[in-house]
Amino acid sequence: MPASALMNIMTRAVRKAGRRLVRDFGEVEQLQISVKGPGDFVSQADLAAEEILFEELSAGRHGYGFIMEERGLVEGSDKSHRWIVDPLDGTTNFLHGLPHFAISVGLERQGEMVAAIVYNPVTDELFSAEKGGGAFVNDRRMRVAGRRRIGDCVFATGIPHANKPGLHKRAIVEIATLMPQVAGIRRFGSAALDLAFVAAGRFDAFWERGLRPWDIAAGMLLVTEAGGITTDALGRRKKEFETGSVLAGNADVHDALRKVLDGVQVSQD
Ligand code: 2AM
Ligand code: CA
Repeated sequence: MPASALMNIMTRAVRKAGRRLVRDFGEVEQLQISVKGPGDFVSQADLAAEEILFEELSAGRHGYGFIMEERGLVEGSDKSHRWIVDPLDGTTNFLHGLPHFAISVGLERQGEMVAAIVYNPVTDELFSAEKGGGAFVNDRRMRVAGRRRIGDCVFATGIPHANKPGLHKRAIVEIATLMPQVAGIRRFGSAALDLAFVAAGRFDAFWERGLRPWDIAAGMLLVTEAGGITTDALGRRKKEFETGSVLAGNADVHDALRKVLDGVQVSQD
């Protein structure tokens, strides 16, 4: 990865928060057997990681604003820059001792994403991109996969919680529709890592609805810098990550998947 001053600041921040998450993840694995479970402990781990990111990023770039999963919006004196931060994406995995979660940090400049890191501290894989500079996993350049026929593809998705009944049902029907047409569908539980895996060519595409900016803002820049296309789930380009829905993949697969999703009818009962 090319070491710009900005990337150094972001990398230092996610690695420091990552060390804390890994330590707490070790504790969580111990807590599985208790009746109460590790729920409260995980909330504390999430907050502690967010605090580290807030401090490190604030010290590295004075006055930038934040939008963070736990703190929400933090106004900065510099109105043109904003960090978009998820300290723990894949919380359910973390809670269950599943080593598939990430820290996601993106930087917005005048409303445009310019830098992104998604970091899995367990595997020590650091996915990064700067606008116009390509995308990297650790020191290797990433490219989206080149498959064109959806029959050859492995897609990732997420299933919104049942407390969002419309989106939940739609996701199930979409999966049922696609399953016979593709090589495989995966539901790994971290939108940030799903997008990073699209950028790395591991998944051919990813779609999900009902997300928040911090789940997907950084991952979407990884995909575009790896040569892929990102839109919302309806194929619209503008301000995709604020709609909370995302569809990301290479150009051919993106279009083919969008057409299948467009054709899915969900009954209202
Ligand atoms: P989290 O682990 O930070 O909660 C899994 O489908 C994806 O959905 C994860 O990226 C997860 O992020 C996100 N997610 C889970 N609950 C959510 C909610 N209520 N609103 C938005 N995103 C959510
Ligand atoms: Ca998240």
